[in-house]
Order: sequence, then C-alpha cells, then structure tokens
Amino acid sequence: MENNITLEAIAEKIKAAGSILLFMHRRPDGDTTGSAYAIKYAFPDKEIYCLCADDIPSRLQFISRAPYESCPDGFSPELVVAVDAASRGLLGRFGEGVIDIKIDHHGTSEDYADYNYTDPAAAATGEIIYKILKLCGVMTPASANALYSAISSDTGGFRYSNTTSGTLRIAAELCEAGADMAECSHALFESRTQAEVRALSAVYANIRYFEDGGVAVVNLTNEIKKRYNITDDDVGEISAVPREIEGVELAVTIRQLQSSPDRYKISMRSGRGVNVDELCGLFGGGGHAKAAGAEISAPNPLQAERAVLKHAVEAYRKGDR
Ligand SMILES: [Mn+2]
Repeated sequence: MENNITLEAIAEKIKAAGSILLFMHRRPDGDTTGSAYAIKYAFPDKEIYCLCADDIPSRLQFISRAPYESCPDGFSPELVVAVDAASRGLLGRFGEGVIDIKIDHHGTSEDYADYNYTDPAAAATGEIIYKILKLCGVMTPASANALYSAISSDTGGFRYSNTTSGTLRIAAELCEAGADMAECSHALFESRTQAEVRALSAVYANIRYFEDGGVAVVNLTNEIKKRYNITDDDVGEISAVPREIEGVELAVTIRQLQSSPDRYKISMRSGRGVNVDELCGLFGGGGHAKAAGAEISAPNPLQAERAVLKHAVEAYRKGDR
C-alpha cells in the first residue's frame, strides 16, 4: 500500500475530466455510496455515473436517489475512479477494466489502480473526498449531505473510536454546507425494513450464553430463517447485536448458508481480552482484533457450533480481564 498521487493531483484530474465513471464496492454501504455521489453532485455539468455491482439498499437511496445507475452503451469516460474499495474483487464485474484512481481508507487496501491514494487515518473515504472537493473549490448541499452520510455511516454516527476531532470539524463544515443531519441519522440508524426487524427477532430469540454470560452465541440455521421468513441478505448486519448485551465479552454469530447448507459464516465481536482476528484465523478467516469472521464446513449446524465454540471458549478463558 503506497500512495503514488497527491490529493492536489487527484483534484486536478477530477476538475479537468469532462466525464467520470465512479465505482463503488459490492454490498454498498453509506461510505462508498456517499463518497461516489458526493463527487457526482459536486459537478452537475460533467457527465458522471456511479456504478455498483450490487443494488443500493433502500435505506441509502436518500443519497443515490435510485436503486442503481447504469451508463450509456459506448460511454468512454475520461477518468475512472474507485472509492472505498480495498480490492479489485470488491468491485465485482466492474473490477475487470482499467481503473485510473483508487481512493480508500482501509488499512489492508490493495494498489490495483494506476494511481492509488489510501489514508488509513481517515475515519471514512468520505473524509478524503471532502478534502478533494475542497481543493476543487466546489461543494453543493447534495454533496455535503452525501459526505456527511458517508462519514456518519463509517463512524457509527460519530461514536466509534475512529472518530477524531478532525472528523467532527469536517462534519460541522458539512452541516454548514447543507447536510441534513437529522435526515441522515434517521435513514442510517433509525430505519429498518420489516425483513430486518424479523431478522432481529430471530437473533434475540436465539441467543444462548456460556461462561457465566461472558460468551454469547447465535446459531442462525436455515430452519430458523425459514421460520422467521428471512433470507441471508436480511441477516447481514446482525453480528454486533449479541455484543450489546451487558457482560458479553465475546459474541459469536453462526449463519448457515442457504445456497450451500454445509457451509457456515462465522462472525465474532469482542470486548476486552479476546483477539477475534487470531481466533478466526484458526478457521482460515480474519479481520480486526475486535471484529472478524471466517467460513467453515460442517455436516450440520450443531457440529458447526461445537467446532467454533470449543476454540471460542478456550480463547475467552485465556483472555485477561
Ligand atoms: Mn469506508
């Protein structure tokens, strides 16, 4: 991961280009969506399209104004930019062609573009885009709203430890530039689809505790998903839920895959004492010290749980607290 372009040079290239293609990462979140659309809304006179291999979820369509965009056949942009995508693979079918510039903030970001800019100290890619638009000398209310959403999304509404005083200063400027704080917060954090509520019900009803409540496990089998009328798409964001329970230092979510029932997605969240990056490494996965995942094979959900729990409990007992 090495930057071979400056923010000033990126700003110059964006200003000079009459047409731009912006790529977002798969399973788009608020950061990638807000970062791409902020650039589009800053330059209403340029021909700009924001493309994503997956549809924009309904709760983020207050930013994109549509579930997806496509560009006309034969469109040949002067500049192709990928935002918030740490690898080419995360661009899905759009990862195959030339990418001029990558702008990202992930510590694990790969350099797959001709010009790569990564700032791991930025709480969100939206922070970097804010600086670029400042250098371009443009900011519209719609851009400010998109960037505020991007940053708010990746900082959990300015609550996570990646939030710095600089992040808050940028957010304040975006509010002055026209971001609708209340609308963003409601859309990002206070709005759920009926399917997401059913998925939460399934999680709450199926939490089990071990080690005097220090370890919580949710094993979402396909049978449970059927009973609650939910699909794998609806249960994407639930792995943080068991960690919200007082006393739980290690939360393990096991999800049987509907497409291949002998495969199980494992997500772990931890507080003090357990490094879930290492723990998930035992199953060929990884991530961060406090949030990580893996995928395993097992003949049935019970055996998947036993395999995971054996190592999880061991790591919990070894943890110092
Ligand atoms: Mn991000």
